[in-house]
Amino acid sequence: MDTTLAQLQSYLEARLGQVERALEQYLPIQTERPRQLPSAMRYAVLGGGKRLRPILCGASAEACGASLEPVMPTACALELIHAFSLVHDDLPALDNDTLRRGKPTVWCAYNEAMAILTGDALFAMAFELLAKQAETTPAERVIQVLALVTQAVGVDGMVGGQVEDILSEGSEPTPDGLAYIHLRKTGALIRASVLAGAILAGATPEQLRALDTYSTAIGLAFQIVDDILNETSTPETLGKATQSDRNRGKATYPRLFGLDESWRQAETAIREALQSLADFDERANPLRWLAQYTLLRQR
Ligand code: GRG
Repeated sequence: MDTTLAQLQSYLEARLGQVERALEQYLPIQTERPRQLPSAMRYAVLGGGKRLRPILCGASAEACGASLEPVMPTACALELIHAFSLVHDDLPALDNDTLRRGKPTVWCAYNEAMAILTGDALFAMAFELLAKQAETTPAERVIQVLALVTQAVGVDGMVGGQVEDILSEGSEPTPDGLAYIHLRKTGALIRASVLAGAILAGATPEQLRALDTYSTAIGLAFQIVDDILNETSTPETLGKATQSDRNRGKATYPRLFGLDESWRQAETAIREALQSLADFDERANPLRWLAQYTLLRQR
């Protein structure tokens, strides 16, 4: 096997194990009351998912001289926000999806009311974990991360991107409109994950600027590949519905540019991401592997 691929695989396996263990410990255990909610939260989060956002947060901390374990509360908070967005995104009022990470979506396994409340509880818990980071990290860094993450999920981040995505259904996509959606709906949280790890590790302003370029580029490439896989993969491989974007008339890269040109644009973004790491030493290698993984992933 190609060395980079082998290194990436063993890196991902090790980090995935660390993140799974932490999530397992942080999430509430089901007791008598409230009924269902802790078990629905665990169902939504555990047992699936690539954990890309926490792994990026840890890899970025590594590139700046720290490591994943000291930033774990923040890394897991980012995964909880991601899981929350998936639970709500799958609801009948949004994408109306029944399959996620190879199992029934939360609203199908429980019901709509419980899925809404599970998302709400995961979102609240994410902020509990972001605050917990202050137990081991200087408070001014934690507050910087808090501001970054709230911006990434709010009106000019994930929610804004999602709103544009929904409102664009059925209309002819434009390159500008599509970039707006992708950079916010998916890119903003990926960017925040990379920058959060760096801020907590005490990165310099130059390092943060470089990682801003890196994370914006991989966030865009990640969503372009997501669009491509939605078009070309199968539910068995992807663990969620395929062809759904096309069926809903969603604005996607393949629809606007075709598959070949979409791949080219994703590759260009990854080249830019790799170039932005030029001044980092070998401790940024995991970030370099993760950039390449964006293009290699099958799910
Ligand atoms: C306020 C956080 C917040 C959200 C509410 C529902 C919503 C607004 C936004 C939805 C955003 C969304 C679902 C974007 C799609 C992102 C995406 C590409 C998801 C797939 O991510 P992967 O491949 O999934 O990392 P796994 O399962 O591996 O974690």
